[in-house]
Amino acid sequence: MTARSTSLKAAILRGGSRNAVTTRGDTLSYEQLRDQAMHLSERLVADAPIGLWATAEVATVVGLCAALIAGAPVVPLNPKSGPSELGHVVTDAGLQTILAHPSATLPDELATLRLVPVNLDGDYAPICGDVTGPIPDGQKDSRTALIMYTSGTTGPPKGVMLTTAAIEANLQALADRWEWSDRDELVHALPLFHVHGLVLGVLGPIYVGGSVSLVSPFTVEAVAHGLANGATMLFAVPTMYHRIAVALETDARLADALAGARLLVSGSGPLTTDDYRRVEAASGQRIVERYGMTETLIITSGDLRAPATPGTVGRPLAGVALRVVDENGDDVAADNESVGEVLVKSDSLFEGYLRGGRSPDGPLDWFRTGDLGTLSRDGTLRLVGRASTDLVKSGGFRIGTGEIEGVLRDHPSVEDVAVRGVADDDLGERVVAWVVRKAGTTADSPELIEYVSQSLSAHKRPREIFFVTEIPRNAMGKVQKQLLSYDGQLKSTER
Ligand code: MCA
Ligand code: AMP
Repeated sequence: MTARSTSLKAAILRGGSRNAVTTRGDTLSYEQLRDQAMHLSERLVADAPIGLWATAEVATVVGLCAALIAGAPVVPLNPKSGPSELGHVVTDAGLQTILAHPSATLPDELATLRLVPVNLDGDYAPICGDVTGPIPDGQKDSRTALIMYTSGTTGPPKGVMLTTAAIEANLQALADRWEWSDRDELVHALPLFHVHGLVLGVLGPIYVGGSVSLVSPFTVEAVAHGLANGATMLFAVPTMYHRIAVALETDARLADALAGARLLVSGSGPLTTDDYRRVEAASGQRIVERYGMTETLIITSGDLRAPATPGTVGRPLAGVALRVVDENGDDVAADNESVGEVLVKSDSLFEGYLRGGRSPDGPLDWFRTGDLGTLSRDGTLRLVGRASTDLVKSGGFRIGTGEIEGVLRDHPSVEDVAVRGVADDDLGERVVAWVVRKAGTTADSPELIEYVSQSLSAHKRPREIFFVTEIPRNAMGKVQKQLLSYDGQLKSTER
């Protein structure tokens, strides 16, 4: 029996003794989640976005749920953001309040914000009576629930506004596709400041009345331990499956743990067919691939009961319409070969970016994903790449090259710079920078890499730097990234 709710708020407030969230140190039942989130929500006002210090712990879940009950938009903050990235988000979102565990060490960029501590030790009186207002269960809640910061091709990250109704529609569609129920326990080692980890990984289990076990930081052992001890599902990015595939070569207990799972899901980046096959061969489990974007939430997923087709990301979810179009905007043939850009219309589409604009926008309100793919006759999507070289997917993180170039350009030794992604067995792509040094300067790779990770999130740092005499540009001055040579000869020694 599933115990789905029609609203996220009702799901948060469902109560009961079942575990909602566990971490290595804490366990929170649905009853405790309801009581703590309700009491915390009384300290929040809904008129402005609220920052959430998104460490992988119970306090983050309670803070998120409290803000959702209060109706305040939540801005999850990466605890490993560098100062310039964090400062940008604080200013851009107009944050005045931050939710964090009282023991969190918050950086200077948050010093002027009002701290609302998520105190898990409070001995709260149980909540009685009807607590689901003001949106009656069954009605769409079109208030902004989340503002998720994500990279664009140029400039600093943009705030993607998502309504509660969009999230509910997506979770409902996923629950149907994956037969996801209150009997499921999810092993979760993802960061909590992106859609994958926060919407699917935290709100998903709560929506269906199941539980989530937060085991971050990701290690193969932590995931295996979770699956061997009652968890039924794993959500992970391809880098994690790659590391699992490597470990399976020598770890029979890992194969047993995976074999016992009900559902393994991969998303956020392309899973290689090689890693798919290695996991399948060792454990007998198929991996269900699903495709999404911060702006659209999840668009497609494989079916549990249809034959698996590695290398494809399945068919659209309920409530999602999808087209693959050529450069004239015409639908390509559904022959599994003709490549075009993926366009989406969906009940789960974002409202817009916080500071305006919904670019790139397609005709007639179709959202242009920038992803390239093919369609088969039965509507199965296969992704083949992205239209732009200015977005890199590394370890499942979306990274805009313009943001990294902007930081490196500020370094006193850097005359010119270009950044792009390079194929990487582990990360899918890794960030690589080509740098022209100013005459007479000597900054080396470690210094420049450290410079980026001091300013931005650690995952945005280049893994390699090539020092070159010139960055290739066309007559209009646009960098020709395809001409950036990657032959290993110009490479500095550090990685
Ligand atoms: C090393 N480190 C450094 C440096 N060198 N830190 C700062 N400066 C340096 N110079 C540290 C890092 O901080 C990190 O520390 C550790 O070294 C390892 O770093 P790294 O190699 O970057 O990470 P990793 O261990 O290889 O991480 C792999 C990962 C990670 C666990 C797979 O990439 C990950 O969590 N990916 C998930 C991305 C995701 O959730 N994307 C969803 C967005 P420490 O270990 O302390 O951190 S996509 C989405 O939401 C849509 C809707 C979708 O489709 O899903
Ligand atoms: P983000 O906005 O960080 O969620 O990144 C969204 C992008 O991740 C998409 O536009 C795709 O390029 C990529 N992506 C997500 N899921 C998949 C998948 N299953 N296979 C390939 N790429 C994916």
